[in-house]
Amino acid sequence: MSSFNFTIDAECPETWARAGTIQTPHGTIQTPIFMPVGTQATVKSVAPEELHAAGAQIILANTYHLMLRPGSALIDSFGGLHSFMQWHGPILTDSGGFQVWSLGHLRKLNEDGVVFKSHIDGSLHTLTPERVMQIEAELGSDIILPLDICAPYPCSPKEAKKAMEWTHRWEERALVEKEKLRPEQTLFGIVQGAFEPELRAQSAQVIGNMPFQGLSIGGLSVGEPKEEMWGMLKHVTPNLPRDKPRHLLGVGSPEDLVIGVGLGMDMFDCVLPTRVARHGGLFTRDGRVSIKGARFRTARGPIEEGCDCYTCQHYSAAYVNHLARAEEQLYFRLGSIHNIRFMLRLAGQLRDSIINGTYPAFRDEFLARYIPASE
Ligand code: PRF
Ligand code: ZN
Repeated sequence: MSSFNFTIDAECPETWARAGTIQTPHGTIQTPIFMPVGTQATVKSVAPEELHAAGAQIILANTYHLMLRPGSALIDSFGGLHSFMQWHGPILTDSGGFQVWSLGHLRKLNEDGVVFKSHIDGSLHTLTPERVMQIEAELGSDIILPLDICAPYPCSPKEAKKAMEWTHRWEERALVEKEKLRPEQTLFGIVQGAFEPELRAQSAQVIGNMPFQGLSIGGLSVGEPKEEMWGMLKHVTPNLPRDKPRHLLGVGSPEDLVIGVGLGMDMFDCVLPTRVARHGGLFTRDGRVSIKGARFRTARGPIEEGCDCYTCQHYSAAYVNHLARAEEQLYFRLGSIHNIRFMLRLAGQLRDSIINGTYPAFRDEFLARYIPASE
């Protein structure tokens, strides 16, 4: 039987924030949590031991990329993703739905599934709700997402409704395949509904009532203003069951984590922390700084005073500035480690504040100090 379990440790009386504990076959996750993204079975430039040292409790990988290269059968022959990539903590795999729309060249979408052209070599592939379950079974991840349709932004109410209805039917088909998963694997549902408040509420109720063990909220952070995303969550969270973990797909930045927790989200994933690090953007309590900036050229202290990450514990900001300017390989690793640790420390602080009953004050203080990046 599944060893998956979710318990709520504390709830904020003023907001929807809660602190919880998720048990998986590969370990325990304390929520709220940020999940570093390892699209191709690697969090770019960071080794599993370094992720672990940065406090990572679960990582995310992508069905779309891994089915194309190296292929799920090969990963299966190595005993699954955990042993293939040597990350022994929990892994969540996204279904590939979103990546087909954003990366692949879509050839045909109908109610059976999608046919797309690989972004790597142009070869044709078909994804159906059933095929995705089979691939994710081979990958051996702990938490599996079903195939869904992420409507574009903006889109007409009619288009939004059709994408949601197909997604709901695809998720029913995924549930039928559930027994083909490994017994220890867990299936989450995905809520869609684009930017239509009624559809969001309906999707939350429909998917929330299906026998999924957790709920991912999709279709957000697709180019809309932030206020619209938060507005949609206000129609989702009240319609979800309290006793299942809630995952906000593809979100986000430090400020998104702080706000999203208050709107009832438990799990977050995003490439942003590692992607901006590779371009020189590093997180601090005051906002994102560019490590390549002149003010770091001679800085003897760490990137951020008080940061407990490996990078800040060992190197001056001047050295990191030099590596970044010289585009040295070590920079990508040190910068990514700092940002991953920042996100995980923030998740831990949010959790502590919920348990201590100080989340609203923590949120307000964080947001008053942290200046968000303009992009
Ligand atoms: N669906 C899936 N993965 C996703 C999304 C989605 O809507 C998003 C949208 N933010 C990111 N990743 N399956
Ligand atoms: Zn640091």
